[in-house]
Amino acid sequence: MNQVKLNKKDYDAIIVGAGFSGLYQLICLRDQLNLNCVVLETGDDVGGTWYWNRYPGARCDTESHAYSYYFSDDLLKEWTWSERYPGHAEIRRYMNFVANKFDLKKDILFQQKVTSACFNNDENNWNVITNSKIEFKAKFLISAVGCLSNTNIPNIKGLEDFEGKYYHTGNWPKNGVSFAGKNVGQIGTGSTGIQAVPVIAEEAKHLTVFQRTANYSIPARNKPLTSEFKKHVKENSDLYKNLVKRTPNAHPFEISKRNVADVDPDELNEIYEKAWEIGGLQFRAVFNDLVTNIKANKTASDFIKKKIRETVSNKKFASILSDIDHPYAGKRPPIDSNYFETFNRDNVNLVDLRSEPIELIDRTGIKTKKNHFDLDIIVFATGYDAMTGPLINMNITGKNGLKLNDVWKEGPKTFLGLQIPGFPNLFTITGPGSPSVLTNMPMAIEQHVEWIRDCINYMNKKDYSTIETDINSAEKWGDEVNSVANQTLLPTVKHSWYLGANIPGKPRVFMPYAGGLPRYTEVCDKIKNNKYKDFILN
Ligand code: NA7
Repeated sequence: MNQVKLNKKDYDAIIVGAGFSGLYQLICLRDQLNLNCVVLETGDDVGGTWYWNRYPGARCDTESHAYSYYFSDDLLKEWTWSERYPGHAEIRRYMNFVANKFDLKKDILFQQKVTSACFNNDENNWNVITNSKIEFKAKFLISAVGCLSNTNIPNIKGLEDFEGKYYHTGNWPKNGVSFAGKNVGQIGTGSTGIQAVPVIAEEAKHLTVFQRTANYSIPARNKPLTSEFKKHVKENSDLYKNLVKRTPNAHPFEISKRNVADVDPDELNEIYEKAWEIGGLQFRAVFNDLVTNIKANKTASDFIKKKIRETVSNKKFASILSDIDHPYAGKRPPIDSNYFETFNRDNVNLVDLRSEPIELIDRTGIKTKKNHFDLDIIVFATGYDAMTGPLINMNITGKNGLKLNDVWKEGPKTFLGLQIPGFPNLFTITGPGSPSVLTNMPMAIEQHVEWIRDCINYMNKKDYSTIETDINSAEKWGDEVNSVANQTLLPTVKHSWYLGANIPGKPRVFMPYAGGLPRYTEVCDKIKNNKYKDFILN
């Protein structure tokens, strides 16, 4: 797959990662600014998150007509999604379509995992080394490694003794896993686990789901797209482009302006019933105050809990699944295809880890405080060391030997999620402190990538060697990130990965920017129009 000849290792820009961010950054810098760039990618093909996430049921929760690049009208015309939500294989086909259309692969080096990146103070450039011990140099280093690429397998005693097979959903074998005739255990019931359970249960002899925290989920109502809808999307691409750019989460639907208190109980129930039928993330948008007002939120939470109890016929399971300890959408709100219905199958069991925690894994399965479960396969749907993990994992050293791992000991400090004090000429696409995971990602990515392009263009035109932020700007931005988060219910959730609280020992800092993409874009545009004076340019 490696098509770039290794005769040139000195670049204007090194981009790390060949997902949505990396591909578009390459287009912007190579084709629009005429810079000499290379993309370094761990996998052997493009796709980023979707290269690794091939687990059963893996599907995006953004509706397909908005899960696209919007920068190219041709691309919007040429590509047609087949289902309401794109599945992982179709997204990889899309990414390959983009890579081929813009002839990107010739500048991507596959199977090159960055093992260290170090800023050279004398030369004002970055030295990057990969697992193949190849050294690259560039003026700019741009991280396009995504927010959810550092998988988390919890440290459970005895895993190494297990004689069956185990897999993390975010690192799924390319050739798939056969569950036929197998006793399967799945740990984790976040967005991923909720997608995987119904599909695994269909194939496995038996599935035991180990749930620590019960979770909400709304039916996705996925379906093939009709030819009328496909035509409608193509004919209205400008309308959707405008819509995704002006709604806070960049999804292709409006958030209602009404509050829960504006309607009476009958109307409230009717609204929720209708939204339940429509399905997906639109459920969250039926009231304006669901993620800001705990009383309003309780009406949605209670409605979903009731739906769970009505759907799951085993009373014990229904009670474990609906015993949810956090507000709806306080965590990333999953959407599903037959998740709760799956617990009505004879071959599915549910274990409540709050009443019987896992003690250890042994040769034959999982031992909890009360039981032993014989298993052939364990699926870890246990999430990620999100947002900071993929960056820290690259062993980045900034100015004067400053290690990213050390400067982020107390949590990430960035300016706009785009730059880190002490790390000149390093840009982090969808870094901590940016809207990223709280939005429809491709839209947040396009905004970042274009801002970085314009900034580099400005620097090159004015002959600047370095751009850097300082600790004051990062702290001020951190205050803004906290202030907007504290206006929502998001920071109140105990085990949320938004706060890093899912990883033992990780500092509890609310990482994504909850102020919405339009507000964030406005801040970034102001800085650009002000000739980047909020940064230090040399
Ligand atoms: P999440 O949302 O972090 O979910 C991970 C799940 O794994 C969640 O149910 C966790 O329970 C559970 N978990 C994690 N560690 C353990 C241990 N040690 N024991 C038992 N259970 C555990 O990751 P996902 O992959 O589902 O979703 C990540 C994002 O990907 C998603 O939001 C979308 O943006 C796409 P907990 O709730 O922490 O008690």
